[in-house]
Amino acid sequence: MPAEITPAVQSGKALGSVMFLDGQGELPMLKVNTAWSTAEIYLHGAHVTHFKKKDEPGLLFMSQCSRFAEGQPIRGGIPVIFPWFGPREGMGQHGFARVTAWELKEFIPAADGSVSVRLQLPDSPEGSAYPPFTAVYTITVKDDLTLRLDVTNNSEIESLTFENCLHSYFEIGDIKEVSLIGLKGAKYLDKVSQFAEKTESADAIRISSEVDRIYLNTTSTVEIQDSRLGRKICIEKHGSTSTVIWNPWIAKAQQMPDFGNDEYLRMVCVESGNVSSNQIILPPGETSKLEVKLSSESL
Ligand code: TA6
Repeated sequence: MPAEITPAVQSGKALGSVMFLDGQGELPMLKVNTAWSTAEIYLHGAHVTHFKKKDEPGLLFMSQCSRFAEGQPIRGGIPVIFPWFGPREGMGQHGFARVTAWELKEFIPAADGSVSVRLQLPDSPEGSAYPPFTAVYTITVKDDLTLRLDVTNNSEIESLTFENCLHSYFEIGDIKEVSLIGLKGAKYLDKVSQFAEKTESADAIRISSEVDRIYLNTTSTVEIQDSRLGRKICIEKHGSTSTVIWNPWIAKAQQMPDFGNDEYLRMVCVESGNVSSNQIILPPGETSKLEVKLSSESL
């Protein structure tokens, strides 16, 4: 039976509420309700799978074929990629954080009506290959969605070298009617051309084939302009110098067992982090702060 925690109303503003229940695959999930929006967060991977403002379509794409199982990544929402991005010899792609059950540390229904949920990555055998660190992920739900991944190097002598990325999947009306704004002039590695180094020349990026690009040394906000759904999504970031854009298109979509063959039409990934040559080398005792704010408005 789900347990709902609904604090009393304070100062006339309805406070947000948090419900604990078994989600898909009977994985523990938090359902957050605020005056503006709803969100769903799985402890598995500290994975936000849903965020929807009351008067809009959901912001995040979730595959109908996603797995919800221990050791398996969830396909869609916002995978937390840490401590490496991409393939790693003999280990899972995109690090172990997204397939680990995070610990719920606290949730805070604030007086402004927002709800914050704080999760911590537990120690693990994979983590013990690194200098001692603490990874804390804070999700704040309001009329927008703010995500913050803080990684602290607890070593007194060693630097902590890692990549991080919030690998956000966005729900769109039709990939052929979407423009991505904000990356003109940025250099990128084109993964569909053997990581060739290129420079973005388009004011508005359009997608009509597989796109898999790592933009480097960019702190820009990216906008997704979706003419089919009549909305603009803003991906604002702090503490991030890399942005990844991905759409698998037809062939790759057919190769992914946890992704529907035609789902490429309704999603685009705009990912915010520090990857490749932008990896983080964190001195002893320091904390890296990656923050991403997702908001939307009518076009
Ligand atoms: O961020 C883009 C990317 O690195 C693509 O190359 C593709 O592999 C995607 O991530 C999804 O990776 P996953 O391991 O979740 O299937």
